[in-house]
Amino acid sequence: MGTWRIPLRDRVIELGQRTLVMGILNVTPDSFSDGGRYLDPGRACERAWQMVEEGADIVDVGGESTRPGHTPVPAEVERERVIPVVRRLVAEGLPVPISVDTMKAEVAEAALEAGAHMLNDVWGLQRDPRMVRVAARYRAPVVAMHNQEGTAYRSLMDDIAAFLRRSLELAAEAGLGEELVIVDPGIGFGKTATQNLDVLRDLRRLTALGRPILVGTSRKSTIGKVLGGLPPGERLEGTAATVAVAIVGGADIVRVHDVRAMVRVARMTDAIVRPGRGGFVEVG
Ligand code: HH2
Repeated sequence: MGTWRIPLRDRVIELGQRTLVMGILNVTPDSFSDGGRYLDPGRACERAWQMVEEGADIVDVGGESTRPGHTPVPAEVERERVIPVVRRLVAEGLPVPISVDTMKAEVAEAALEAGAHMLNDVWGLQRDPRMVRVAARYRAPVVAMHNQEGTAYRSLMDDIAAFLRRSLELAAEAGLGEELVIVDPGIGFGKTATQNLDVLRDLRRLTALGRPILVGTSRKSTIGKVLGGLPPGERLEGTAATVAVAIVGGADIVRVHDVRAMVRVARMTDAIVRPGRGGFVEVG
């Protein structure tokens, strides 16, 4: 497992020493597991602070649901949802970096202008060509996630790796630099349940890209399917299993809803797979 230091405005995040937990804050009416709960900026900010208390290392704010069958929202609506929350969290001095989950350059730009630290693009810099330029201008780290229409692959892991390599090339060409990109295989995006399980099993192959890896499995439908149709609110244990397996496979950041529980899962898994780095010291 590698280690990386990624500069973010006024701070640096260290990756590879221990697994970082990114807490999900969906400021949307229709996200698949928490839609509508945090549309009010005040409630959204309270939830962000609660996630920090629970041990979140990064808070990821999103204003558009990406679940299958979601309603696309215009940039203006997305901006109106996300920017007041980012502004307020910055003003309140949230002690962890704020990431913004968007595939639209204009939302990304407004978020960075408002003080967000990094971007999370579920199209890996390959949907909106202006995205990489915005990131480069602000020197903002980006999570580049694999995505595609449909579930046809020549070779699942090779195709995902090729897509992510292209994201790294785009970052290099735009002057952002590969060293500001975190890669993500995109669990639940353009993949069947079986393919999602295959990606988790073979995740380690993506370490060949030489970049930190983020994995987002939290409460996703594959877990519901494997566990006989459990609804999102009952996918905690299934999520825990996927988080542990992702860390064993080389994940450096896990993106989750249930921060308190997954921080424990990450600490426990780190103590096994990152001996001497996970923070566990035996006494007596
Ligand atoms: N998954 C979702 C959204 N953004 N970003 C990254 N980098 N990786 C992911 O796996 C990922 C993501 C979907 O989950 P969620 O945010 O809970 O739901 P929704 O898209 O319905 O808001």
